[in-house]
Amino acid sequence: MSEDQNKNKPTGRAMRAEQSAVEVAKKNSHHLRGSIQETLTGTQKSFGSDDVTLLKFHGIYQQEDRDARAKVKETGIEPETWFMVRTRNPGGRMTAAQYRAADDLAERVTYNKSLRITVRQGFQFHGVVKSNLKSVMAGLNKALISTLSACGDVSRNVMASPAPLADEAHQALLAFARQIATELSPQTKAYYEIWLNGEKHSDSNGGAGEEPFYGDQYLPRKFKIGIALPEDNSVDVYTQDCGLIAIVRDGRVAGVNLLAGGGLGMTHRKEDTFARMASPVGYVDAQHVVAAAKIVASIFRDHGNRADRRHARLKYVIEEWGVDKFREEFKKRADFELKPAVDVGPMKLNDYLGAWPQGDGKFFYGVWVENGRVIDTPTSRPKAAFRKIVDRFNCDVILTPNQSLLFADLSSAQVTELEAILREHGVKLLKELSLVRRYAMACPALPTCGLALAESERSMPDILSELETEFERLGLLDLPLTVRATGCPNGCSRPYTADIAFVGRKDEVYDIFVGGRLAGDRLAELYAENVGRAELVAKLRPLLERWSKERRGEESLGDYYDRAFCNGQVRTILTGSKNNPSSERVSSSFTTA
Ligand code: SRM
Ligand code: SF4
Repeated sequence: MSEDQNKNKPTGRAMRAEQSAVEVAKKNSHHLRGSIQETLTGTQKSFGSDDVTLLKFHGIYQQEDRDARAKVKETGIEPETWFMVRTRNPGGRMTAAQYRAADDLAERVTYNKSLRITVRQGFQFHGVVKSNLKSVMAGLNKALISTLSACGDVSRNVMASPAPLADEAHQALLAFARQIATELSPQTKAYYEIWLNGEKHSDSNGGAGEEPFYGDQYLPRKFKIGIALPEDNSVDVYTQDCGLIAIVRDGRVAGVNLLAGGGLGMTHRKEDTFARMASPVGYVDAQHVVAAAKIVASIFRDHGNRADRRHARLKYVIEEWGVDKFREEFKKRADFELKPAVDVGPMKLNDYLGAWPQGDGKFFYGVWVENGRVIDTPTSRPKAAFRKIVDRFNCDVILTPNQSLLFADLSSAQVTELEAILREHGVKLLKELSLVRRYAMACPALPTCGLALAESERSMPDILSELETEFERLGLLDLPLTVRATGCPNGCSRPYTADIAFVGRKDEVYDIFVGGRLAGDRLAELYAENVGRAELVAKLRPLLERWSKERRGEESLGDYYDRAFCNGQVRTILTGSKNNPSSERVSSSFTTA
């Protein structure tokens, strides 16, 4: 490149001065109104691109049936516009009445009569048509379920350890999640005007006063907060933009370790995009937890990249600045002390399946849901079973970060009855699940996700069956591990912290990642690229065989891989290092080992 060309090339700062089209759309939207109302009541089949952006803030994605799209040449029929509606439930909590409302809506408005539990403890309704959108939103609102800020450039659903334990620490965690969600909820009245009664509020002119925290342009992109306990990292705290690890002393949450800059989304062949584990920033006393989360969000608001959406996550600010500079910026904004982070030791994942005492004489019961899809099939009817359970016991329901579901406040007799209902409906109980399947997760991908390059949710059950056969042959079925799949590299089922992950590259072709673990505190690394669907298990076979022979005791696959092939050089959370694909090194270590 000549010097002149170099001069013409915009620098990072100059590029930041130009705002992306999404930023302009947000700014001109009068706080998320745009022309959504007009299109909703008009004859158009779908929304224009600016409104598609704005709809996300309302919890709605414009999609289409990609199976129908694939057949359009044969049939000549254009697929109908579909919408996905996502709820926001801090800590995954729902009352029985809310569950019933969601279940009824799913039956009435989704394309396949399903509820989809998300990895961030919300529900998704897929394949909603435009004419049903308003009634879905009204139905949810009537049940006091919100979709506002479930998506969009705002703080998303705040995750928290799902266990409904009666102790003070668990109660505090839920209270934090709710308070943070309230503090960071958009204030615009657009949601109520458009979806609930069509009435404009007197202060709804889109004036600056409408969004004191977010302003006209909201955040540069999505922002995610999750709260964990050292003994329960089901929220995958290191993958959050802002992670909080509760430090419990004498049964109470004394404070939290504050982490910042996690995120998993990346793009194939673009090495300037990468998954990153959040970095420890410090320790904050309990009374400042909500303020601390808000400060982290405010730093992202003020310093995140508003020109290039591929780099518009807090992780890129921290990579560019370094943690020390971030810490200094945090301190400038805080009127409380940021202390050194506390050592929490190794973390654990708890999926809370089966019956657990709550600590108040009652029990909660966790049920595994395949890929979070609550749907009835000829062989298993979880949707009918869950509805029967909720109707029978009128119990609260909690959506877990592992795409499963907990029923709360049960007596021991009710636990027995609940298990009978599950069996009657062909729903798998904990003892019927292999460990490979138990901890597995897959994102929705096809046919609804517009970004999917390959199947995920629909192919995962068969991939797991093949893995189960292999694990059985090698005597590995007793060793817990996480297997996750996504239809593209965006990382929705958090694949890059799993022992094994399949990441869609194109139709029937995946990259395989290996090296994460149940604790969720380490990034996996690229093990093999461009592997055909039919070859996935065969490609893993040499590694599985060596793990079966060379592992030390109960050493997990991720730990074994890390020790044997990465010299213990884990892509450690402390340095927040990048996930640099290195398939050559991996394959050469196999040939020489
Ligand atoms: Fe995600 C985009 C589904 C959790 C990273 N995600 C999408 C969209 C909305 C596709 C789109 O933009 O058109 C997917 C909708 C598919 C569908 O048909 O339902 C989608 N993401 C999901 C869910 C439903 C996966 C699941 O199996 O549950 C999860 C919804 C959570 C919720 O309730 O809010 C979901 N997405 C995640 C996570 C994991 C997490 O948050 O714990 C990640 C990785 C963490 C992170 O954010 O870095 C994640 N989703 C992405 C990205 C990449 C973002 C990036 O920084 O590059 C995209 C693409 C985008 O935003 O442009 C994306
Ligand atoms: Fe869609 Fe990709 Fe997310 Fe899967 S990982 S839901 S394919 S964006």
